[in-house]
Amino acid sequence: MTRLIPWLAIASLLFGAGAGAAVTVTDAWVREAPPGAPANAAYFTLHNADDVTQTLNGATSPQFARADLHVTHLESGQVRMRRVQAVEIPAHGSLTLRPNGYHLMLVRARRPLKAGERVELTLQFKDAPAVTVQVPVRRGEEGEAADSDMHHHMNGM
Ligand SMILES: [Cu+2]
Repeated sequence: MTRLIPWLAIASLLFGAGAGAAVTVTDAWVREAPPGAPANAAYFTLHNADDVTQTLNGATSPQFARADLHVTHLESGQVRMRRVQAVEIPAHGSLTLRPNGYHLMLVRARRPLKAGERVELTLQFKDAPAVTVQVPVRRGEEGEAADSDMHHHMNGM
C-alpha cells in the first residue's frame, strides 16, 4: 500500500496540471488532537475554477485508517457532528471547511501527530482530478470547538 502513495501523488500532480486543476486547496491544517483522541479534524478551503459545480466525495491519508466528511451542528442544544457523503463547491466559487462547520475527520492516526508535523491528504472529487496536499498539524485556537473531542457524541466510531 505504502509503495503506491508516491505514484498516486505524481499521477494527481500530472493529471491536475494537464486538466487545469479544476479544484485547488488552500489554508489547509490538521488539528493536533489530545492524547488518546480517536480522530483529528482537518480544515481547508476548496476553490473551484470550473464552470460547473464540483463535488468532494472522498479522502484518504496514508497516516490514518479512514477519512470521513463531517458537519458539526446543534441538536437539542448540544453540539454534535454527523457524517455527510459529499460537499459541493459552486462554479467559480469556494467552500471552507472550518471549526464548527464542515470538516474532514481523520480517523485513527497510525501514530499520534504533533504540531509541526505534516499529513498527506488526497482529496477525491466526483468530476475532477484528485488533489494531494501536504497539510501542517497545528494546535487549535483557545475557545474554538475541537471537533476531535466530540466523538463520544457520535455513533458508529
Ligand atoms: Cu467530525
